[in-house]
Amino acid sequence: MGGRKVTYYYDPDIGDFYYGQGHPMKPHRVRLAHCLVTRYDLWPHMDILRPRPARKSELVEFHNPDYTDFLRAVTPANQEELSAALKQFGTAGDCPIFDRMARYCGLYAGASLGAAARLNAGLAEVAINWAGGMHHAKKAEASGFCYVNDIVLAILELLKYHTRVLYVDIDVHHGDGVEEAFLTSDRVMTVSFHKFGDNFFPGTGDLGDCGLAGGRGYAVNVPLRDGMDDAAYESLFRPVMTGVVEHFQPEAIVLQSGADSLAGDKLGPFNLSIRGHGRCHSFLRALGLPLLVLGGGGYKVKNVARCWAYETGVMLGVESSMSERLPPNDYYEVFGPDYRLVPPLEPGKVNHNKREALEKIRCTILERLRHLHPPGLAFHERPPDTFTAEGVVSGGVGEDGGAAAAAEVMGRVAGMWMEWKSEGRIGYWVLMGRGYKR
Ligand code: V1D
Ligand code: CA
Repeated sequence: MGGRKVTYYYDPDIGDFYYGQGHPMKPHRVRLAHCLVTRYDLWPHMDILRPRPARKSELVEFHNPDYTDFLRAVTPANQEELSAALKQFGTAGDCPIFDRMARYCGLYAGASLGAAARLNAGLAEVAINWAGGMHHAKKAEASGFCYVNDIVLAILELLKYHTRVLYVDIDVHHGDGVEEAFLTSDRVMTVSFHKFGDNFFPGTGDLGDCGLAGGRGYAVNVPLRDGMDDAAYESLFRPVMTGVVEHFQPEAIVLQSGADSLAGDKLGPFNLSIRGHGRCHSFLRALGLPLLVLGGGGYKVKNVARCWAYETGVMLGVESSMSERLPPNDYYEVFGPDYRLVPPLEPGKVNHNKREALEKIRCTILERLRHLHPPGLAFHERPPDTFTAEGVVSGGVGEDGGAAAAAEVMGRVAGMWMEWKSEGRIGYWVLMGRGYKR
């Protein structure tokens, strides 16, 4: 498949958010990934947009209004007074209250919503938001480092224009929040590959869990053991996804690309290389459907950054021209001792997934898929857009279209930082170019 029109969402403030000392989730990794994306000169090949933060009216499309009010109201200073709500909404331990937390959630959710709207409007064929992919958040509960479920919100947006949406989750953890949200739906198929067993978080996603009521058969779980390597992963990913696409016939795809399934991750026990991880991207990209690519977990920051930069290259179809040696960049020392795009794997790691076990998983899933029929929509009135794509109001170019297009062109010609703002509901966006450093 040749070049695809890619939009990439990034907010230069994202790397400043901080979950707290000792917490493994570091939004700084997104800044590191963006730094490599710019240093590899990927920016001229895509539209780079700054997200408008999601509003309450957009968050409550999935989340409980009381929960969104709580997320906005709670701060590190007042959290003791709100201790009952803190417990009720799951914000302790894994999900601490930190400074400007609501802004952080608004930004990553706004980017995923904007990306979905942009795909719906046909302005992009692929949209990327590395700050998103928060797959554990529930309707009224934070979970597993996730507060707002940007994935569910984005899928709901895609469903306004697409009859069937496929969700694929290659984070090492089970994508429980997304699965639960669409458990009874036959319009969203969720597929999660993850470590299962030994009380690994969140503990859900066994092979037999396949959806409920009208959604039975439309959830697919691929439970795996420690040490999954590239060959074993591909031996499942390809046939499972081929079967899913054949039987479900999706119109749009959302990929949660958690990088904690890479070898050497601080929380994940898999043994995938960046190339192996990126092969999932190549496979899905080649289907030629509208594709939303999101981040997720990933706790060895330097590997997360290289992985997502490489996968941005895959989406652009230029990965083979990205030099193996990392280009000079502001964080170069972080990438030692190898300073390579794809670091070598440590030898001798055992794959605890036996061939027969993988074969059983593959056969069970493929057999179940045979009984599936892609659902159609007999009669369907499209709900109104909640999030208008930047520069476009549904049905044509809107009030901001001219200014947006002008900024885009000027940014490319001049090769420099551009910012364009709007007072209207469409929000503001920025194109970032060469030499940008915060
Ligand atoms: F190691 C830690 C240090 C500080 C705070 C939390 C952790 C930690 C590590 N692993 N927390 C976990 C997991 N939580 C538990 C809890 C123990 N309780 C009974 C539950 O095992 C949570 C792991 C979350 C993984 C998030 C994710 O990678 O899937 C992700 N994807 O998108 C965003 C995040
Ligand atoms: Ca997963």
